[in-house]
Amino acid sequence: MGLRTLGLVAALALVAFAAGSTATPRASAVNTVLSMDSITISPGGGVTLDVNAEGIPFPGLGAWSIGIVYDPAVLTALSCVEGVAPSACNVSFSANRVQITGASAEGHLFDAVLASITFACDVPGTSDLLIIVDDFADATEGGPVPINIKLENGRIACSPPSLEPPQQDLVGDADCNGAVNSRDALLVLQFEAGLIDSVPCMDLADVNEDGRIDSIDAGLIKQIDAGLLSV
Ligand SMILES: [Ca+2]
Ligand SMILES: [Ca+2]
Repeated sequence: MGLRTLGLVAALALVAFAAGSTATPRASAVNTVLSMDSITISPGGGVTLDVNAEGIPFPGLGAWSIGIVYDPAVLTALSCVEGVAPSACNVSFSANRVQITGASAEGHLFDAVLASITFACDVPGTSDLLIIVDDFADATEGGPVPINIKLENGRIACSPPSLEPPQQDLVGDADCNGAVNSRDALLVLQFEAGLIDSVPCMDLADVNEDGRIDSIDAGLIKQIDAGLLSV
């Protein structure tokens, strides 16, 4: 899309917005989305997720009452910070529900973070974060009109970090990078010369296992690297 086209789209959007602002308030079909993210964390860990409202049409969000329902067998709702003021957020609303309530005379337009909720993962498992909308109305004076919304629920998966296969110890791999090559030999020589105090994998550097890390090991490492020696 060219710059000129972009400008035209922007101008049309402005016209549409201006027209909307003078029209009789009514329930809007604008794509307003209420969402939470999905994330995977380790059991015992915690995460803070926002409750986001996006694409709020004119005259803006005026009254909202929203619950976030989770599985208390998996998660604990630790705390909640209110987003757009003035609002309230209660993590103890019930055993499995955080409640967010707010009201704004001037209305919140476009995008708003309604609350930021911190959950702790108690045990391995998965909990949906279901958004329950009791009320989500615009700021029409004297008669708030429900705003049409699309819900995108979140989810927290409490999974242990995937266990990486234990790395096989490579004799001669002085820097522990998973390969035996001339760099390992160099480290061994630098260690022997006293230029460095240690190498990352001291035990692997002692190729001939004589209790010393020296030029003999460096020579063996070079032979391993060259394919002359296998250990
Ligand atoms: Ca190495
Ligand atoms: Ca040695």
